[in-house]
Amino acid sequence: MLAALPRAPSRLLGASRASCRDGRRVKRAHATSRRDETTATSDGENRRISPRPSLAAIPAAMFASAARAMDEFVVTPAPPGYVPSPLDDGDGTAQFVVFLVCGVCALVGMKVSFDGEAAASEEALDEKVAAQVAAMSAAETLELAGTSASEIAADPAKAAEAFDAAGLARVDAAISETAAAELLAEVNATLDEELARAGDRGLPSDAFGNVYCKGNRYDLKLKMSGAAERALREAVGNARAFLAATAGGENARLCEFAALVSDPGSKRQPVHPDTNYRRDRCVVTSFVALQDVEADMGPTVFIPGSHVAAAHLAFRDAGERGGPALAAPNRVATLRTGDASMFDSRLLHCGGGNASSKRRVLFYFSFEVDGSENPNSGVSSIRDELRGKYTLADL
Ligand SMILES: O=C(O)CCC(=O)C(=O)O
Repeated sequence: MLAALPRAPSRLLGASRASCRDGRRVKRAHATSRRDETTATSDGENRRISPRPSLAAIPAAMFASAARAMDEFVVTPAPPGYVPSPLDDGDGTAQFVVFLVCGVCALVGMKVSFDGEAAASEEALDEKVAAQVAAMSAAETLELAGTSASEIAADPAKAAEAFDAAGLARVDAAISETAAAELLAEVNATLDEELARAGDRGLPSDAFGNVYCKGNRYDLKLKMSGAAERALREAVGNARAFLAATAGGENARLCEFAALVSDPGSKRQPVHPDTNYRRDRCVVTSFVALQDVEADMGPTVFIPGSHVAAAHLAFRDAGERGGPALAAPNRVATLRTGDASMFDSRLLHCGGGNASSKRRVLFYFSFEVDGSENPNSGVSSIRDELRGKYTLADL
């Protein structure tokens, strides 16, 4: 799922403005007229060049037209009596070879540079996670305690008040075991299909959202049909009053609808909020377990109360690597099948590393608080055809 986006460094913005200025500088009036398709021979005559269907002629022609274009930009008067030598087949072949060698070198250089950057950023992320784990090691860590969906339904205002303070709640039996099993089978089958469709190319954004620590972690956008739709309607039905109380009423809009899949070996994510700090809540997210989530399967770790300004400031001031925000008590969402953790998207949290031999799948959906400004509304994990289409009242 989408984590809070970092702001573009002003250095980069400055650079792009500078290149705009450069662009203006190169605009010059064309000073020469277009030449006709002739070339001079050694005896001084001008002959028309006939197009030749040989391979060598292709780069030669490209080179010649590039040269013409340059001539139109750079006004260099020819010395008196100067006669350019004609292009021959050998010139074309040599230019083609140079062109090919340069192209291959550029591609290899780009690949080496991209690989290097990816490895460096993965290393930096590993270092950050290690620092966070160390900073959290002395903190109180408990299982996230739950309340049943029926208890919450009996007093949603009380549950909403507790949610205001902690930014977090656990709702037991948000969906039935049958609904969870059906959706799990659907997610597994759809993931296989989508990975086969993607092949060696990158994962297509129509079906996959962005997620921290990819590799053996996927954020699969769901279709509004079959088991996914049934599970959503069931969860919303069971927690409707709570969701309405925390997301500003029945006009709250569905803004995420996906499944998080974390396979054995997936790494712990860095602690992060899904939305950068803002005064008011804008999104409420629910993670529903589609199988039991045991301690070694990398349950989500939440820091209750960290959705407020003081926690975000402390987190930022410590370079997201330590300080009071990470030293605060945390809660681990080991869940039974069908249970849900529900949280304010400003809350600090992370997916754990999956050290087990089992796949962990969370079905998730989020509602945008009615009247709020969700900075991620255009890019959050939901299929394009569903974006902005459903309110709580529709489900
Ligand atoms: O995998 C999880 O439990 C949480 C995932 C998460 O927080 C994220 O991908 O932003």
